Amino acid sequence: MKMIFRWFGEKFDPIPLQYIRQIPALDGVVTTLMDIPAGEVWPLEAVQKMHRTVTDAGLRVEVIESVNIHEDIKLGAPGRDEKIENYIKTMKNLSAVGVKVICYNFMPLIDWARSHLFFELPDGSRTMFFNRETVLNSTPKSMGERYAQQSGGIALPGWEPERVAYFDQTIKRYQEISQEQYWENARYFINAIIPWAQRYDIRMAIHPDDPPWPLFGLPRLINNRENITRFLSFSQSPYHGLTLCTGSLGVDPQNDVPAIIREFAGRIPFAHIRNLKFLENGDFYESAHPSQCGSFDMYEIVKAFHSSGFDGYIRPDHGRMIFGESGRPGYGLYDRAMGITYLTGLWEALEKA
Ligand SMILES: [Mn+2]
Repeated sequence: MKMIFRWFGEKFDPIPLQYIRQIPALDGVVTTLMDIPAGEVWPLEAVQKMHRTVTDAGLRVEVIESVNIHEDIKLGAPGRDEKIENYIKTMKNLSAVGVKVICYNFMPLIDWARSHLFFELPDGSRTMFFNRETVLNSTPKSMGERYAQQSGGIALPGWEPERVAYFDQTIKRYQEISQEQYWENARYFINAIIPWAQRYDIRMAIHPDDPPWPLFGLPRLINNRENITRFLSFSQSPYHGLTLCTGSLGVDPQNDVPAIIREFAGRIPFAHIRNLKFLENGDFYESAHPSQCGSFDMYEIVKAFHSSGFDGYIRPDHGRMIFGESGRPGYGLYDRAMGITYLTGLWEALEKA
């Protein structure tokens, strides 16, 4: 198991790599090139520069999150082949610097949804909150505008202003395709890229839909055991895999997350581990990592990875904003750093038991 930390790049992340390096038991970062629009090739020089920046700071970078998929690919629109070719070129350039895993998602239009980015808890910490009523009474566009307001102008992954500007147009295009057509579009993409993933030795790891139920009438793919099975059946290659995100799958109480981890163990190169706290009405907020702070049994989750012989990458997922920190919602330094020491402690105890 290798523990890594999400970092958005020098221009986009207020946390310096020098601080990240001081987190105990950390192997490296998982990063991205935020300023390259979906559908374009990540130039080799930019990839090499990113790699140099991270390694010069004494850290490794073997996982990328995300290489976003252009809407034309997801919609099966004309032009998708060219965008898939660009995607494969990006994979090649990433393999040149030793990247081993690409986390991506196939969510239509919106990558994730919350009602509040900085919801204040009784202890004064601030965290992301999902109030179902607020989200259901929103449109993707109004959510984008609310995020822009709440985040104080920080560009959020998946909610870049240039994407939000086209939300109304894009959502109409999605309403014209069926859930089954959406599956076919995903299959088309997977069939095209997996042979190249194998060749470049990069494991593709799809991220589950967040939240795991349909929003705004948009299709959903990766939200439960059955659909994960269906998606992974597109190719039996180990290079066709899953990012196991406990916080995304776990939002649906029907999902037995430890059982899903055990079932798909050989196909999981990357894990996002976090806890969340359900309220009585089913709303939830993202809590600190320890079991006692939220609704998940984190020991059972980590044990499921450990007992399956997991040797991939783990990152703590979202954390709260604490100690007066401000920054990217869900991606402060302190709470995630504590998440790492907690998860590492659980792992060590399992190793030695
Ligand atoms: Mn996640």
